Amino acid sequence: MNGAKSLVETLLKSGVDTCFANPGTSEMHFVAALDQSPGMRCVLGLQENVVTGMADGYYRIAGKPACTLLHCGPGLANGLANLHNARRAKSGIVNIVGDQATYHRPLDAPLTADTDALARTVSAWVRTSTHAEDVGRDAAAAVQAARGRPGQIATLVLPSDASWNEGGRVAEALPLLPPAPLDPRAMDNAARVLRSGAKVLLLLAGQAVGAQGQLLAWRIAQATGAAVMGDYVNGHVARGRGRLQLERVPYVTDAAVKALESFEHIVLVQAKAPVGFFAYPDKPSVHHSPTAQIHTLARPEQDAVAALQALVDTLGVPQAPLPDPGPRPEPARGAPTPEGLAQTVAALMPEHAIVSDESISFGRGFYKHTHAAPAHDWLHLAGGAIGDGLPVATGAALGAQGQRRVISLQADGSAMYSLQSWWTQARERLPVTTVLLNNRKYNILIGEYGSVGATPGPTAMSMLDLGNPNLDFVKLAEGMGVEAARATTLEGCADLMRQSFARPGPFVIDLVI
Ligand SMILES: Cc1ncc(C[n+]2csc(CCOP(=O)(O)OP(=O)(O)O)c2C)c(N)n1
Repeated sequence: MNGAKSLVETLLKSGVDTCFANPGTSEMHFVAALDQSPGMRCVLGLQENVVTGMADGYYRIAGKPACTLLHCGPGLANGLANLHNARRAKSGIVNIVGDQATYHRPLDAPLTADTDALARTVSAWVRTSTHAEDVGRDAAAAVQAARGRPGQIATLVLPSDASWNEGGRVAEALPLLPPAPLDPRAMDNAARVLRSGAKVLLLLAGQAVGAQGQLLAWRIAQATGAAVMGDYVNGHVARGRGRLQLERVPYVTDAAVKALESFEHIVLVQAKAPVGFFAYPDKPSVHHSPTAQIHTLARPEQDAVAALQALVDTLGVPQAPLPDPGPRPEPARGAPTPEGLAQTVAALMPEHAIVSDESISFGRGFYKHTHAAPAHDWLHLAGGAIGDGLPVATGAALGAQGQRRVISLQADGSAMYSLQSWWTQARERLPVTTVLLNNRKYNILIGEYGSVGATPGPTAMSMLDLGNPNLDFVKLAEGMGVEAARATTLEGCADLMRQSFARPGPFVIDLVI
């Protein structure tokens, strides 16, 4: 058996059965091995940032890692922005990078690059397998690292001779690593703060914004008078009916400072103390009150649900039903507004839908109007590097085995970074409905000009204008095999949503906003 076959067999043994790939010459033996070892679903992405973003979306829904297959340092470099987003979302990915043969590397051929150095910027674990005999062992270790708590990126660099040489050995799956132990002092401290009568915020992120974490946090809040909020961005939030009407710490500095100013204590549950995405002249970088005390109940490498349960037990908190979100909204009518679109999505989304949210400026208020939608999962752009909404939607659909409708709320400028995702959606016949929020500009950056105190002239404004020439998203989608139509009103958008939800396969609604 060659190294490549031992790699595929080991991945399958370790539970990795989906591979997002954009291969080159150095990965040919891996690709050939896929034919010999049935069981690995292989999905082609037409640019590496689509590949890595799909792997991120897959993990967020499947709850287990897929592998990627990337070509040399430059292929990895193309995929780095979405690996960055995946790292922020705490997604586990077995990131496989084929590379120059060990004896060819010193010759400095054109595609030779410092692959390890590129990998280290986003990976918690990096290893190069230089011998076919080691590939299976290293692959099992990579899966174990990727499945850590929280999930993380494990990059396995595979020189082509390690793939094609004989001597490959299939390795057994390694056990899952347990979460880091809880700290009883952190528990006692949080209980003391919550009993003190002071103004306390429980700030949730990561595992804590899942359904179980929300319920426990709500019980604590009900019994102690604390408030509950979620981080502005999270990899995966459980939302809709049967879940807490969790609000996010706002994005805009002034709004975030206002939302947080009254809290004397903030108890972090896998969250970080809130800071701005950016610094702005004369505004604070840290958004909570300067006198607030910050306490950590659970770090990302600990079990947040167990920590919240322990706190519930310590405080002797009774059961508390989640508040009712009220009636499901009706679809809105008229010119598209953020509130109207959110209501329409909430009115029409099927049960257990998945929302991939790269709506940027249009979608900041979507939460408020979607609490009464059926239970669904909401995936954010976790690392701020635009261009992951469409790949994450694609990977999420695959993570759900095509059984759940994905609604991709997608700003136009960000869509253009990884538009090739639509081709993969068409090829794999995935149930993804993209609502393309077409404002023909980098709208958020117009606001950012003001916030940083710059005065934009015509050249500056033209850098934010996507209307010269206009992008025709209907044609772009159709050109990649995805059906599409344009809507200029919310009722038009609702009609197209209904049609698309009733049919298998992808659909793009070009919503002119
Ligand atoms: C990888 C990366 N490149 C550039 C940026 C800077 N950036 C942030 S938002 C944005 C424009 C977003 O425009 P669009 O997706 O159309 O959303 P809108 O602002 O119109 O809501 C840009 C270029 C970024 N965040 N990440």
